[in-house]
Amino acid sequence: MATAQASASRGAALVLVLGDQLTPGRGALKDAVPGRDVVVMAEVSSEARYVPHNRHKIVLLFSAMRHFRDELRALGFTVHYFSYTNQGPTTLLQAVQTILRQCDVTELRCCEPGEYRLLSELQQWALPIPVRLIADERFLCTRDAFASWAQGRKQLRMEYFYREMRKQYQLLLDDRGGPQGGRWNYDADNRHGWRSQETIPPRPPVILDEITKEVMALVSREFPEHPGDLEQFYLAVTREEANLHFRWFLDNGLRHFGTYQDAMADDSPWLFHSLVSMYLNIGLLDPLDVCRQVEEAWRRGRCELSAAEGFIRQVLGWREYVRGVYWLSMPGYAERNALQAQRPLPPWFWTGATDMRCLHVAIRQTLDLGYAHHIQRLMVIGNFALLAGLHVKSVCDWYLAVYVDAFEWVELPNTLGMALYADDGLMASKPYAASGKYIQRQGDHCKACRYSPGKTTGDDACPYNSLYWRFVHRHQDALKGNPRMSLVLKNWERKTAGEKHAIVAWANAELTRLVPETDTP
Ligand code: FAD
Ligand code: DLZ
Repeated sequence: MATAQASASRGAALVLVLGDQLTPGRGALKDAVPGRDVVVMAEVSSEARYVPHNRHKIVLLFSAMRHFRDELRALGFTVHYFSYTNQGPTTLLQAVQTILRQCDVTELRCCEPGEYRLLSELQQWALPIPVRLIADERFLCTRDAFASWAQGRKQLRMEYFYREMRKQYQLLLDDRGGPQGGRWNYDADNRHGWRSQETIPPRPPVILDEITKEVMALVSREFPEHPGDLEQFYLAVTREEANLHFRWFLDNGLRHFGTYQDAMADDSPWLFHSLVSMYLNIGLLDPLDVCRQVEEAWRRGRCELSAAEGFIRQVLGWREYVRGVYWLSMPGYAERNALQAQRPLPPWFWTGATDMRCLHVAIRQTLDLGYAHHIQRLMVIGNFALLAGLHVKSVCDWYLAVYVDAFEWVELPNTLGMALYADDGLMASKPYAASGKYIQRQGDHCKACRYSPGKTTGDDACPYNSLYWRFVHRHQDALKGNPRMSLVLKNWERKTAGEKHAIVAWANAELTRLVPETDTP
């Protein structure tokens, strides 16, 4: 084979493996030969501090990197590994330059970074040897394939992309190549609220080996100002352990996953969610493999079709789709702010100190654990930021900092596009704006809240309600052309001038109280 021959005949390479590229035999490691090619990995402050990453994320990355180093060494590779110290390199470029002075190689190979920021940095590195960037084949749709799919379409919609992907990967198809059960999408069956009907079994216990303990001590010492309560560390740091966590989901979570996918529980941060995004994103789990295992579980009768389809749609559909949108639209995408949202992020986004129970719970668990499930990210925190008109870049930077699974290729389209509608509808066909009634329907937070979701104005009125109408009022011209918003706009128009005035005036006063404009974004 040409590539194998090329690989065999080329000179020795230095292979740079980034912290979210921990898959053997993939990317830059695909053609790497132990004994000839040399690997470099580095814990550096430029990556650990470009936003105040949650400490859980830094522990996950550093511990998983150190375990992967050992995995590669066991395969026979020479791995130069820089642990995080104040004396060591502070950037990846410095780490590479240090090793280049010590070994004789003819090129630097690196799998393309997942973030535009780092890709453009790498492309500007001036080194004595050429830098070869290798496509990231851990994704199921290449950047070029997504661009071809998107070309010429007036509107991009995940649903059509997802159907193509189902066909391409032969997932949940019947004998005639159609969707199992006759429908491509069972989303409508997956919108139950949480009424504490089910017991949620405990997750697998966390394994703290010496490597992880050492990294936890390091991170506590070096990153005291970052969020994250490491007393509650719950993450897998090896492939084997990540598989154990996924097995828990197959055995315990999947059968309820569809039903409670959109539910919110006051006393459970996870419900029946899989908790695998962080492992998929750093290369400990493989997206096609998890989808196939979920399909297999359904074929064995261990879950409903709606649960299996719901999970596969997230991984094969949404995950690939957001990455496609990111690379299609960067770098301009990060600057978009279609609704001109400028209000500064309130300081309580860093403490959770708000009386709105749903927001308090979602932000507190986000800061403490680095995790919130999709509906908390979209319909509680994101919805508040959308309704309040919080400054788009500040909100995106916050999301990038606080979640263990946050990498810009997945965070940005979800936050800027889906939650904040700042891309003018590229990601979402309408703004995900909702009142307190939605939050009440989906969960049990409101029972423990001082505000009432049934009221729009008055001291005990849920702030989401008046802010929702204020949002509709402020953006009615922009939303008029959107058929999916016509009912909402009609409902607003039906109100008398006096009612409208009272609601908007109340919302403005609430906003001034909740998000004072004096802080800088
Ligand atoms: P489950 O609910 O069990 O879903 C299974 C898997 O599907 C996830 O692990 C994930 O890989 C994938 N998935 C589901 N929804 C999405 C989506 N919208 N986009 C991409 N993949 C998806 N996901 C990240 O991985 N990193 C982020 O930084 C991130 N930021 C987000 C920001 C906002 C505002 C929103 C609304 C969503 C964001 N998501 C992000 C998507 C989603 O919320 C998380 O993937 C999910 O909550 C992770 O938890 P889980 O593994 O338990 O997911
Ligand atoms: C997220 C992260 C962190 C916290 N630290 C490192 C690091 O020290 N070294 C490294 O190689 N990678 C790290 N990463 C992951 C990178 O930020 C990631 O590779 C880029 O954001 C591209 O997706």
